[in-house]
Amino acid sequence: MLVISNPHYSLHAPRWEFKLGGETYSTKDLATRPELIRKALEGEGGFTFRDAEEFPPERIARLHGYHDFIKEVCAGITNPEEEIYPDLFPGEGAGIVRKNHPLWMGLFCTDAVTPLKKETYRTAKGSAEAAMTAARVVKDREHEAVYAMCRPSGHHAGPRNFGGYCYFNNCGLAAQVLLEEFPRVAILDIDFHHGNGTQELFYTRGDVYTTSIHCNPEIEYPYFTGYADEHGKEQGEGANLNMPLRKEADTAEYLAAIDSFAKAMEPFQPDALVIGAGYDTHEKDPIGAFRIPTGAYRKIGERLGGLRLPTVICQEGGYNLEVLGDCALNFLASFRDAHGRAG
Ligand code: OKP
Ligand code: ZN
Repeated sequence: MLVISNPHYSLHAPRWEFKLGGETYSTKDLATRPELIRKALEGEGGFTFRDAEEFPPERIARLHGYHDFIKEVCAGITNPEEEIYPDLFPGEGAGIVRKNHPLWMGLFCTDAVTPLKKETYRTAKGSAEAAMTAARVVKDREHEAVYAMCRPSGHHAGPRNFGGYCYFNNCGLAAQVLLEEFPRVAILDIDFHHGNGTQELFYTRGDVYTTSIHCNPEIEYPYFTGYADEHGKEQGEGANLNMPLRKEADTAEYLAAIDSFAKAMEPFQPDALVIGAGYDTHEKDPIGAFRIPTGAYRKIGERLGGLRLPTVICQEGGYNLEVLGDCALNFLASFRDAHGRAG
């Protein structure tokens, strides 16, 4: 299986910590995550690696209204150690002035764990380019299934906002590239958290069918969306499916959700698939709460590979550094074997 890397993946490495009541919070998206995955895949031998190609920034700007904000704010930072966080979140309001200036960051960024640093734009663009390169390769029928080893993740980045460690929506950008060749694209998000950005990007569109299996948002990030009654609207009516699971969901419940995805997708008849693969569903993930052991990713990969669709797999979360590589290897190798033509 072909793996596309973001050559800049480690340049964005926030060091900020937040201390509250004796607890220290820090980012879980450590810059070493892709190299742990790479090591596990290299160990198996059935994977080849290629760097991402460059794409024009307009591709990103077309989906994300704040593209220029990130680009310009990052370009204005001189000290590579500096981390910019939002200071004020305006919420809803009329007539809000937009400025590509650090103090306006709360207008575009939803939280306090997704900072901008000098190299954030380059890193996030490289991640998006890894996804778009993978999609380009699948679109050109060079390979049937390609894995984009994205970092940072993308699924919380939407048309208006970025957050949740995500800047640009890698899966959404991959889908846009696939649409140049395939009329209907399905996106399945199997990260522990709801893919709110992906949902919002395509909520009123009928050409991209968005689905997400995640923890009940009533108790987990991103709280405000990810409920089962969000079906899409206008042209996108019926083209969004959320499958929230209880905290502590086990492998059987998870596989049942994967099967409902496959069934729900049938009438849509997708020509290609994008998978946002997060391994924070693992039983020992420091953020996630599901009960999925390392070996179960083989079953998940097998079911999704068995759909035998042209597929782009984009890396999302997964924060237990001890198991991350093995989870990815289990998922990708079994996907490849079940698919049969992944290459
Ligand atoms: C990104 B992804 C931890 C708070 C973390 C942000 C979660 C972002 C998840 N105390 N909040 O893996 O979907
Ligand atoms: Zn997640």
